[in-house]
Amino acid sequence: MTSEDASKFIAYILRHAPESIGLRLDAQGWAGIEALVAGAVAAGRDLTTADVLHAVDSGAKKRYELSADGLSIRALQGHSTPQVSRSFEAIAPPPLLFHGTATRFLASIRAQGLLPGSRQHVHLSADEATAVLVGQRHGKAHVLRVDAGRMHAAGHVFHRAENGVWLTAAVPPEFLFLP
Ligand code: HQG
Repeated sequence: MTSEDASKFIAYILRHAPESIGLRLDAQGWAGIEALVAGAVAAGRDLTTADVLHAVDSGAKKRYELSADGLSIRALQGHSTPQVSRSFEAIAPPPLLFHGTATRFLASIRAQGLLPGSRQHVHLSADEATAVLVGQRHGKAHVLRVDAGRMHAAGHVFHRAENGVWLTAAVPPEFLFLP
C-alpha cells in the first residue's frame, strides 16, 4: 500500500469499521498495533507495522496518537463506530469558530443546523483556512461562521481534540451566520 492508502485504510478501521478486520477497540479508541496489522493482513491487506508508525508521524493533520509504551494506536477524533465513546473534557470555545461545508448542503443546514451525521460530533475549525480545506473535500467549499461564544453561554458543550479540531454535538441554525 502507498502511505496515503495506508493512512486512509487505518482511518477507516480505527474510526468506522474495526469489526471489518475482527479488531476490537477499547472505549477510548485504542487498538494494539500488532492486532491491527494482523487483522489487516488476515483480511488480505498489505499493511506493515512500519506503515502504521509512518501514518502516526506523517501528515499535517495529526490524525493518530501512539500510546506511551508505543504498542497501541488510536484516532484522535472522527469516530462513528459505537465501540468508542471517547470522553473529551468540556472547555470554553473561542467566540468564533468555522465549519467548512459544500454549497449544496446549505439549504439543508439552514433548516436543520449542523448535524453530526454518522460521526459522534460536528467538527469545527479554529481558523477559516482550515475550514476551506475541510469543505473542499465535499465539493465547492463554503465556510460557515459559528457563534460559539453565544452557544456556550446558552449551555452547549464544546471539546477540543488533541489535534486542535473543535467538537460539539450539533449547531442549531440560530448560531450560524448564514448567507
Ligand atoms: C454536512 C476531516 C446537510 C457537513 C476534516 C459536512 C474534519 C450537513 C458533511 C473531519 C448538515 C459531513 C470532519 C445538514 C452537516 N444537512 N449536510 N443538516 N449538517 N452537514 O466528513 O466536518 O481528513 O462527516 O457540513 O478535516 O466535513 O478525516 O464531516 O460537509 O476534521 O482526518 O455533512 O474529517 O478530517 O461530512 O469533516 P463529514 P466534516 P480527516
